[in-house]
Amino acid sequence: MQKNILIIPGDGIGPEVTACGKAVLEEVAARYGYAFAFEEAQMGHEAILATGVALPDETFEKAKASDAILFGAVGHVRYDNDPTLKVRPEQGLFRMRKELGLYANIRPVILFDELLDASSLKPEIVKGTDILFFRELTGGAYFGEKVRSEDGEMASDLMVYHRYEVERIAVKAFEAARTRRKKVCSVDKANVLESSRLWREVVQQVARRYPDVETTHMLADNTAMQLIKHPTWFDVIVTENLFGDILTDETAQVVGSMGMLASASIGDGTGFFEPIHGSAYDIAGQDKANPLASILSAALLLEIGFGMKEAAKQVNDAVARVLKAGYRTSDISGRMGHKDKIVGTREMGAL
Ligand code: GGG
Repeated sequence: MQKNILIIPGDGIGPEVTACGKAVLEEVAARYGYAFAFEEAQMGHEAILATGVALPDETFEKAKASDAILFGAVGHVRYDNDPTLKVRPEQGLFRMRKELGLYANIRPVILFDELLDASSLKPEIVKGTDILFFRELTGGAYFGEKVRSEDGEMASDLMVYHRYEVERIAVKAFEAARTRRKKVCSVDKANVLESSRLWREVVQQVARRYPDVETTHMLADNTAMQLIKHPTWFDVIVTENLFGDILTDETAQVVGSMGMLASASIGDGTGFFEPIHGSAYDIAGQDKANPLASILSAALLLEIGFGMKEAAKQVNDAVARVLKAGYRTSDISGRMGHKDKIVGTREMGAL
C-alpha cells in the first residue's frame, strides 16, 4: 500500500539536510519495493515570508492527511535579534505538535562507536553512551498562558501539567525501558516547582505498574551534571518539555554533535520526524551541515512510523559504515582531524 510522506524542509540548513533524508527514503523504496509518495510544504520563516503565518493551513491539512512527516528545522536570526516580533517561525512547529497531538518526543542519544577511532577522538565523547529520552512535547511552559503586562515591564509563561499528560508519557517511557536495560530516570525540579511535584507523584504511580523496571527521580540541575559525568549510567530518561529540550542538546555533545541526533514525535496520529538541531543559519547554504541527523530521522520514520524495522536497520548500518570509513562533516571531525575525510552535506548524504 502506498505511504504518503510529507516533506517540510523549513529554514536555514533544513532544506539541505532534509533533501538527504528524503533521498534515503527514495533509495529504501527502490530497494524494498515500497511505494512512497512525497509531497512538500512550507513551515517557519520561509512560510511567514510567503504567507504571513508560520504554519499555513494548507501545510497543516497536508500534514493531517499524510502517513508520516519528515521535517528539517525552523528559525531565523531575524527573530533572535528582535524579540518584539509577534509572528515567529517556531509557532508553526508548536501548533503542529499540539494539533497533531504529538505528545511524546523520542530522542535516542547513541554513540556510534565508529566515532571513537583515534583520528576522530574528541575528549567529551563517552564510549557506551546509549540513552533514550522521552521529552513531553505538548505541555509545560511552552504551551501555558503567556503574559506581557501592558507597560511591558512584566512577562510570564505558565508551566502547566495535567495528570493525564504525565501519565501517558511515563507509560511510553516505561514500556520502552522494558525493551532495553529496564531503567527509567524521571527528571523534574520537585524541590521547587508544583508542576514537578505532580510530575513525580504521577511517575511514582506509573512505576508501581512496572516493578521489573528500576525507577529513579533526579532533579534537572543534578541531571545536567550527571549526564556529563556518568552518561553511561542512564538508560531511559523521561522529562517535561523544557528540561527535555535543554538536556538533549547537552547530551548531544557526549556522542559527538547535535548533527547526529534524530527524533520521533508521536501521539494520536501522524508521526513527525526531525533532527533535534535547529536551522543553523550561520552555515546555511554552504554545504557544511551534517545530514546524518536527518538521515537517522528517516530511519526512525521507517521504524516507528511504518514498522519497517529491517529497512531502518539498513539505514543505521549504512551510517555506521560511512563513519567507519572515516567520512566526517566538520562538526564530527576530531581535534586530530587530519586523518578524517572531511565531506560536505551533499557528499555525506550521497555516500
Ligand atoms: N528540528 C528542530 C528545530 O527546528 N528546532 C527549532 C526550535 O526552535 N525548536 C524548539 C523546540 O523544539 O523546543
